[in-house]
Amino acid sequence: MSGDIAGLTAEALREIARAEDARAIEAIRVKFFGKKGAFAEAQKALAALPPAEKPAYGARLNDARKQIEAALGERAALLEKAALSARLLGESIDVTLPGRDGREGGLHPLTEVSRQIFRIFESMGFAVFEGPELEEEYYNFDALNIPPYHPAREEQDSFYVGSDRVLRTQTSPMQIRVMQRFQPPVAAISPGRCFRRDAVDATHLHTFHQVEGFLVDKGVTMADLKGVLTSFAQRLFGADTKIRFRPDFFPFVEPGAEVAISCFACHGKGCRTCRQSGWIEIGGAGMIHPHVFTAVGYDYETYSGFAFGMGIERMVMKKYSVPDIRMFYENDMRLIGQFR
Ligand code: FA5
Repeated sequence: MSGDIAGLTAEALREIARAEDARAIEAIRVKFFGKKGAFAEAQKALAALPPAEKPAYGARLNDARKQIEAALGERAALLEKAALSARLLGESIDVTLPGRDGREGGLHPLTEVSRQIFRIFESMGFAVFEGPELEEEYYNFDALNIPPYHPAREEQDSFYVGSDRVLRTQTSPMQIRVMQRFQPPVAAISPGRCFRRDAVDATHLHTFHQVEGFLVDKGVTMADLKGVLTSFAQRLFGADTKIRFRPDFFPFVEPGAEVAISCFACHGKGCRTCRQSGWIEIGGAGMIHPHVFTAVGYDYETYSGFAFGMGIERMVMKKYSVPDIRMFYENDMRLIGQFR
């Protein structure tokens, strides 16, 4: 009988060692420890033994059971571990593979050129101020020498909010706000969004950006204005850029001028970009009107100053030959992606 137990144990251990997966382990467990298994048979044999032999046989049977159960447990754990490593190996991720969407981001052309504009003026000593988009009528018009009956109010068709506030039609009100805060000498630029009830087309938006600039000190002349704008234009558009002033009217400057730059596409010869004129208009400028100085409490006998206001979208259009101003706001990556 004892030989049977040894043989049974050896057979079980052999089968366990050969088991390749959890199902095989379970089959061995059933074969040896199931209701009709080898150990159930051995148990029956135990019952039939003479009483004197039972304890020793029972003890050996127990030892054999423990040994086989331990071997089953060990093998099951080993197989589980191997299965896990095989699965992990199959599922492994190559972290060195390039990402699926590796496109590089970039600044919007308006942001990019605005930053260039700020850097140029800052390097010339102009401070940057930002002001409210919802502006008091007083700052947008009255203080800028545009009284209520003035036709210039009609020219810049405005969005009114309530009876005395307006979405600013220009950045010029920032001249007033900054001059009220600081005594001369003062040199500042003020970029920002402006709003007009203009019909939208290839060169007009209802919401667009301007950059205002002005400088007040003793003895400032139109030559200073021309020098600053020439230097600005040459740095933004190219060293051979020329500036042209033509008389124009803005109530808050006297004299006033329309500012144009020589076409950077054809260098003044005439082409599609400049509509054959050789010149591209970028904004308005002039010497600050005495009425404006009076409104902010500056003495116009002592001080003089210049001011200018330019459209940012229009400058970017010209710089990059963008044919339609609406393209800046369509967020078409085919356009925006070119400026990275
Ligand atoms: C003005 O707004 C004056 N405040 C400029 C100024 C400042 C003159 C200081 C003198 C001294 P104007 O209305 O021309 O001027 O507008 C200036 C620029 O803003 C235009 O040359 C154009 O580039 C841009 N602009 C005007 N309206 C629009 C619009 N609807 N869409 C896009 N850009 C516009």
